[in-house]
Amino acid sequence: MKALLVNPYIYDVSAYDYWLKPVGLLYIATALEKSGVEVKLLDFLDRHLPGNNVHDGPYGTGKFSSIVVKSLMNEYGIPRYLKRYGAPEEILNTLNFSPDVVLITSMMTYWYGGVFETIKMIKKNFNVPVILGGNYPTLLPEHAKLSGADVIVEGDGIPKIYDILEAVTGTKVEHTVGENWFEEITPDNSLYPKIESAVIHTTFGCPYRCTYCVAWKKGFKVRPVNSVLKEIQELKKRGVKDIAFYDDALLVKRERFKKILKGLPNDIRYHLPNGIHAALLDEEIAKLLKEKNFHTIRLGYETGDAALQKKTGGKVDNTSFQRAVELLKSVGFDSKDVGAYMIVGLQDQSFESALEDVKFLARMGVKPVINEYTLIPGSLDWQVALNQGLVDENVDPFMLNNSLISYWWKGSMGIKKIDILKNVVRRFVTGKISLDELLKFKV
Ligand code: B12
Ligand code: SF4
Repeated sequence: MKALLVNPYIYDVSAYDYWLKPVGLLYIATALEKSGVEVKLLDFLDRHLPGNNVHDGPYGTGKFSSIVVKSLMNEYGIPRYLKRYGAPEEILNTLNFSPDVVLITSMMTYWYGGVFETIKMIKKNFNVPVILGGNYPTLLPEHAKLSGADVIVEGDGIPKIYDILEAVTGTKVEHTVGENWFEEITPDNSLYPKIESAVIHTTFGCPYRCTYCVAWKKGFKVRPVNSVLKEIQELKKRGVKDIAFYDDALLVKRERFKKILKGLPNDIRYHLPNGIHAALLDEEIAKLLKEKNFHTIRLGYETGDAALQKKTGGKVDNTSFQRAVELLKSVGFDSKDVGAYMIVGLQDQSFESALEDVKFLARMGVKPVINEYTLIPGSLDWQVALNQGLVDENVDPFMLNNSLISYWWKGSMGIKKIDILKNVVRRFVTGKISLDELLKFKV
């Protein structure tokens, strides 16, 4: 059997390749290959594909090519352009593969437009069943039925994939991987003919339960240390220069992570872009991060408002955050490497407290990194917003996009205030205003 695995286009007002890789799909590839299925990857977001690299950024990041789909002014009154990010469709003509089945992944629920378009294109080129999995059908299964896919898969796709393939193709597929897939297999990065940066997960899911997040819905799985180190050695052999750890809860198994750190080759650059838990950072880890060539470190700060910290899940408090920053500075990291994520637009978050957070981070010598809030279907916040009538169950998921929601959602401080915060942060991190000027900034 031949399976084409597709990472679809992104539909958004902005997108950047921050070590973006369809990790779930690469795991599925391995699970199928073990059963003798011939697999080919079509990653529309691979910047090594012809026509998809606009600009290389630092450490293996960069800009995708994009085309404007439409202006959002007439329909939504929002002064932004919706764009399609990824390689031009002509890439399909170069595939040289006739699949019996196509498997498509999905990441953000609000990127569903890219999923729909990709499925349409696939259907035009191949008359075979299309299976859709990933975050979008998991969080919005009813909506995903409109995608044009023949089968919608919710949740963990790996243990179910063999039965699904048998059902849609009529061919028997040996069940080689089950519930323990995360301990047993590694993602098949060799499907990329050229790969310079890669993504690693040493854990899967999260044991915390923050109200604005859904990562905890995946449970929590841990990979053996040896399997992680072996994967990194293989990536190194293939010429990978940058590796991003994208765990949701990397430091929860702290002693285990230390073993991983000690075994890392020194001649690769490592990155922690997915906000680590400040409260769990200790001195030994901070030293190892410096010793082992870590460059991008992001701490999850989210908000400095103690009441909000507690209400949203209590993963961090100001004292432990400050301690973590001091540890990182004491081993030689500075604001070039260390940033802290702040969520802006949470319900009950005031503009004044968010501005204080920006100043607090800057004063500590940490780069403030603003994440505009997105209300995620299926999160605890989502339920509260539904109960309070702040959102309609049938809202177009696209309108929940983190760059668009603040234009209309009554639950947040609103787009004008968010823009003021974004602007002042931009001016500070690009050196247009000094720390002193930032600290004096008032509205
Ligand atoms: C890495 C990551 C990113 C990275 C890069 C993504 C990448 N592709 O590498 C980056 C930095 C870009 C990112 C950004 C953001 N992210 Co993010 N991110 C993730 C994260 C942590 C990991 C995804 C992942 O690789 N998981 C590991 C793999 C193994 O799991 P998986 O892909 O889900 O695959 C499994 C199943 O889904 C299924 N499956 C997957 N594909 C397929 C296909 C088929 C055919 C089948 C059968 C099954 C199947 O089987 C797999 C095994 O179980 C998830 C959280 C999470 N734990 O999933 C959030 C997550 C996807 N992100 C989220 C959010 C909110 C964001 C931001 C908006 C945050 C913000 N406010 O700025 C931004 C988006 C900015 C933008 N507009 O671009 C939300 C998504 C919410 C939503 N509405 O969909 C998540 C779920 C986290 C959360 N907060 O709850 N993110
Ligand atoms: S925000 Fe972070 S700590 Fe909280 S549930 Fe999500 S992944 Fe876990």
